Amino acid sequence: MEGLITKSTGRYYLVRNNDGMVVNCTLKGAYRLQEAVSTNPLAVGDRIEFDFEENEQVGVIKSLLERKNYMIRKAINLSHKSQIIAANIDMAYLVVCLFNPRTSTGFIDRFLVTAEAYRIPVTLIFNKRDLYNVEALEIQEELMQLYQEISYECFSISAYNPDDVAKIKDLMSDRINLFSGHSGVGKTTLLNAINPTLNLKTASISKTHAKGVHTTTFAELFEVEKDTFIVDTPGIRDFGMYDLKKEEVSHYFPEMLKILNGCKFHNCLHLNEPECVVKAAVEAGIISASRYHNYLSILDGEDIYK
Ligand SMILES: Nc1nc2c(ncn2[C@@H]2O[C@H](COP(=O)(O)OP(=O)(O)O)[C@@H](O)[C@H]2O)c(=O)[nH]1
Ligand SMILES: [Mg+2]
Ligand SMILES: [Zn+2]
Repeated sequence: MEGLITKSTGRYYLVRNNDGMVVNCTLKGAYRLQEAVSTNPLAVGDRIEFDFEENEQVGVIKSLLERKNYMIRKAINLSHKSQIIAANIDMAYLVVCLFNPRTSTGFIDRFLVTAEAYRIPVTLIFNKRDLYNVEALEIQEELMQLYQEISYECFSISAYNPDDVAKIKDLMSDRINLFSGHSGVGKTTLLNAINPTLNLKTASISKTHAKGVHTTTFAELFEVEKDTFIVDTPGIRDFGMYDLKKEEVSHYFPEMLKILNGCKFHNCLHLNEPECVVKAAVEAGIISASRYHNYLSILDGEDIYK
């Protein structure tokens, strides 16, 4: 039987089969040993095959189906090993605000780079529209245009507006969805409006970890409605920055990736190298100054969580 892992405690996995039945599953010992690079061989979002053995109550996981993507973070206590947080994320929603609290483009671009590196598509949700006057809405419109032009879908919403909430709910349908963004931007408000019965835990999992509670350090999938899930809720720190080589960073800026084959040097960093098409595109206003600025600060290795 095929199933989807919705929760993991390290030893047991809650697996939801295609009929919506939830089964407690274990892993075979041999399977566990195979995996050396991560502390957990399977994570929420993984699609697996399982069988019932011996008694009918508990399933045994036989195999992992191919992942389309996954997020990791470095395991804090076990050097060289990383923890898989979640797999097969169909869409990451980055919730942002113009103010109250303000989300900087630096923060947005770092998130986008990380998501590109994980091969997770991103939709930007500009929340708290109801707070903005005409000028603020104009600024927001410019930002949305900037990101739409480089292929990220953008929505301007208020979590208090039922039509807006319905629109986001529609987008999420039949997918595994992840919500991220600064504290205070309205993630919980939006998700509770989407499904008031969710009763989401709002503290990030790393906070739980810091308190020394061992059972809930793994992410969890919540079913918003049939076949529609959200990952609860890797804080932005858990959406850890990939270890990127400097030469790779521009590959995760789609507007740079499109043209960078034209640079004279294959490992061009687009700084001051001769015949750099990226730098030329910035100077011509084809690539946005803010995107290039944030590209430079990522190259510099500035703290991604500011
Ligand atoms: N005006 C306005 N306030 C909002 C909106 N969405 C959330 N808030 C408020 O912003 C604050 C933070 O929201 P919360 O959902 O806790 O943010 P989270 O930290 O991202 O989960 C709360 O006081 C919400 O009531 C919105 O669309 N408009
Ligand atoms: Mg919250
Ligand atoms: Zn270049």
